Amino acid sequence: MTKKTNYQTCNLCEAMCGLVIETQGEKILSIKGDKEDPLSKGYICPKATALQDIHEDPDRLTKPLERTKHGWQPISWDDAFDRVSSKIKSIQKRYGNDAVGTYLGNPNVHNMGALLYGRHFLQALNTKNMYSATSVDQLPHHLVASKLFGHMLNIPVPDIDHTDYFLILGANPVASNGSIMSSPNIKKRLKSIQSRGGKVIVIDPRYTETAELADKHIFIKPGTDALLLLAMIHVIFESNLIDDNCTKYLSNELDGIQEDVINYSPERVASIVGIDSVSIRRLAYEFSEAKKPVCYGRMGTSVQSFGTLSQYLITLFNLLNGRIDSVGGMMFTNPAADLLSHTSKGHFDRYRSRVRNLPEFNGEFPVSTLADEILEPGDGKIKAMVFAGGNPVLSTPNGNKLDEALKGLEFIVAIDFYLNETNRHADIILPPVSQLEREHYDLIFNLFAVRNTAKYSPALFKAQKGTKQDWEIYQSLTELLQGKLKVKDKIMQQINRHLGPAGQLDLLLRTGPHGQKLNLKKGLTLKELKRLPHGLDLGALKPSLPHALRTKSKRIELSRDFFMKDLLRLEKEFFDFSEEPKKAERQFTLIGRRHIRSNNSWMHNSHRLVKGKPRCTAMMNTADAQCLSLKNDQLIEVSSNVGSIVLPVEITDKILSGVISIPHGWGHNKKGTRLSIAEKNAGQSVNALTDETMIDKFCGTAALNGIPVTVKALTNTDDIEKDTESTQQLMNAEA
Ligand SMILES: Nc1nc2c(c(=O)[nH]1)N[C@H]1C(S)=C(S)[C@@H](COP(=O)(O)OP(=O)(O)OC[C@H]3O[C@@H](n4cnc5c(=O)[nH]c(N)nc54)[C@H](O)[C@@H]3O)O[C@H]1N2
Ligand SMILES: Nc1nc2c(c(=O)[nH]1)N[C@H]1C(S)=C(S)[C@@H](COP(=O)(O)OP(=O)(O)OC[C@H]3O[C@@H](n4cnc5c(=O)[nH]c(N)nc54)[C@H](O)[C@@H]3O)O[C@H]1N2
Ligand code: SF4
Ligand SMILES: [Mo]
Repeated sequence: MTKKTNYQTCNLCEAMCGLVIETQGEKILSIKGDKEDPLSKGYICPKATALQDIHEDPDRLTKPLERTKHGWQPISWDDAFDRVSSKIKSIQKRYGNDAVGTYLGNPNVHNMGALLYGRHFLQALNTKNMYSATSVDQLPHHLVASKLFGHMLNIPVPDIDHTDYFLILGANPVASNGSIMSSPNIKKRLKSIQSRGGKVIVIDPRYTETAELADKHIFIKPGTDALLLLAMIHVIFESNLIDDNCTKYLSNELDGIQEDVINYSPERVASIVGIDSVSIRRLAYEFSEAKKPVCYGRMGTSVQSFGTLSQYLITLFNLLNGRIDSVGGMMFTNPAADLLSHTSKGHFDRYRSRVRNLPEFNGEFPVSTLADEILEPGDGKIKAMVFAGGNPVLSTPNGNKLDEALKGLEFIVAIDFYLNETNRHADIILPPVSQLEREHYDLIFNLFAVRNTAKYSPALFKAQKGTKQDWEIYQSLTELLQGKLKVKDKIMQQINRHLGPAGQLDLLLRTGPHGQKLNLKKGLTLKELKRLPHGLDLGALKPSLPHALRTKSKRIELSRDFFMKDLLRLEKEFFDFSEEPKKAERQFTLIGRRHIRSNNSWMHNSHRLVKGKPRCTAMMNTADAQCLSLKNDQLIEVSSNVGSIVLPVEITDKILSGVISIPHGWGHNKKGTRLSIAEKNAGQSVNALTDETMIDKFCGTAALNGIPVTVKALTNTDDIEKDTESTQQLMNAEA
């Protein structure tokens, strides 16, 4: 059989690396980086090769499964679809539409078909009980973008290739490869800043892999970024450093902002933040003195108690320094497939969740309250769940509560090719094809890429007979749920089925900003793109205001009252000492951690990625470990309000004293999964510790960073007994 060279895009994380995959028939010979890819230029990370492992994994499901008395049994697609749709219909008929809940996990946004067709399915379900990974992730960014820039996806990204002062708060792109900043080969990009004479500054409670490359790293106490940012803005006002042009696109003046920050002098916040006032002032001065600075914050600043306020203040800090829509600052992208014109701008707090009265965002409730909605009796209680490409038992706060709650449901269907910790509760599993058996165009992450490019990858392998893609699963279920339709709607339904993701992509490209104007004869189409196997370079990010704004006023709407009202809560949290003192046993603050060889909860079934020293450890500062007389690798018990886990300690100077860091996505020790390699490297789920009631109260995003925990050293019970015996003997002898 002849060898074939295929050009692809990796869709495992946000970086969209170009791949060259050598195949021979159905066999993969090698996976390498594509040097001609205009965005990634040959870079790949170790996860790219895992695409092969997933595809060839004997644990990966390829046929629908039904739970029976005799365990999981294969079932035909038609029967599976019929069972799922009739169950859903009967539950909705009996208890109302909201009795069916949905949870969409992160891989959906890396999947063109799921993105384009999942929404029809959700419309057909017509339930208020929608949840997704958004509320354990980027929700604050959406909220800020929807208010200030007029669309929840209109989030500017750091122009990393042109900045000369990159201030990073709570992100570790060297491990994550960048988030809401698709930037493959981040190390090279960071080093280029330095070789241009610029600086990289990292503010993080851990001396991370990104900090190691930076010019300066500053430790911060978890959850205090909002105070630091307020103080930096305070300095900008105090020293009259506001950029003259910053109000150019504002719908209103900066009125009120100065009063908002007046109380937050560096001196007042320093001890709480853990950064001295001189350093805070220096940060603000250095930023404003740099030619092309940019401030960027991700998980560590978004997924914490003041995530929304922090994201707002980051945007405000950039804005006051004239760094929104300036080369090297925060820039808007110009993607070839313009999703913004075809999707909801995002709405907030139109209605509230039943049990905890939490606000919806764009039709979704915070996932922190999913278990409550399943457990709490009464009208509107969830009776059935649809899980698609997610694993909330491991990925959402107090995952064990959800795990228990799922046992009481009438029906669960999962769209997933792995039988994971969540899906093990399902009645039916509908497995889509693997990443390598479907075509790909990155609809979402081109919106957030540090360079405008466009690339279409055909499916590497033809999907095997009798398998289905995510979009086909959604389309079939949608059709069954919709039942009889009016002629007009029936025609739309058939058009959707006929077009498929590629047809829809073609329409998006033709109607997109490069569709007619580009120098490619008739403008960009899918056909044109298919002629460019390495992708099309559409150039660096360019200033694009006011055109890029989607607000009604076509101006940036500062929305000061809306966001700054959270200062009251901030003040109470950090400065109101009249409240009851915080619990005395609070010893440590828990934060998260990502590793280049892992991807949330689901890449642990690849031997190549999990081999070596266990990575699910609790990092702890050397001085703290000494206080507790801990040795490296010793088992410790970490406990929070909601649970305890036992795992090895990793003693290091690379973390702030008082903070411990545990990665998420582990804990593959639950019975009934089908993940043979992951089970052998199970680790522990940090989300057995995160508390579902700890949220950013502003919008309901989970606070997964900044959780109070206690730590207990564990010794072998025999050792403990021996210790007591010998002490007793010694005491007797002395007596
Ligand atoms: N403590 C703590 N918890 C966290 C985080 C943290 O930093 N700390 N991070 C949070 C973040 S940012 C995120 S995004 C979430 C992620 O959490 P989730 O989105 O809930 O979980 P994943 O691990 O991404 O889900 C992976 C599942 O999707 C399936 N899958 C993969 N590809 C496909 C596909 O193409 N189609 C379908 N149908 N299924 C597919 C896999 O088989 C796997 O079972 O975790 C969150 N949880
Ligand atoms: N290898 C790998 N890559 C991934 C993923 C993965 O699981 N593995 N997941 C993907 C997903 S879904 C996402 S959302 C992105 C996330 O991308 P990033 O946000 O870059 O990833 P994290 O490693 O979670 O970085 C968060 C940083 O915040 C720090 N931190 C914690 N609390 C605080 C705080 O209160 N203040 C400050 N200033 N810092 C704090 C942590 O120490 C950590 O270094 O990564 C994506 N890429
Ligand atoms: S960084 Fe790694 S996982 Fe992410 S797209 Fe590139 S190769 Fe894939
Ligand atoms: Mo995420």
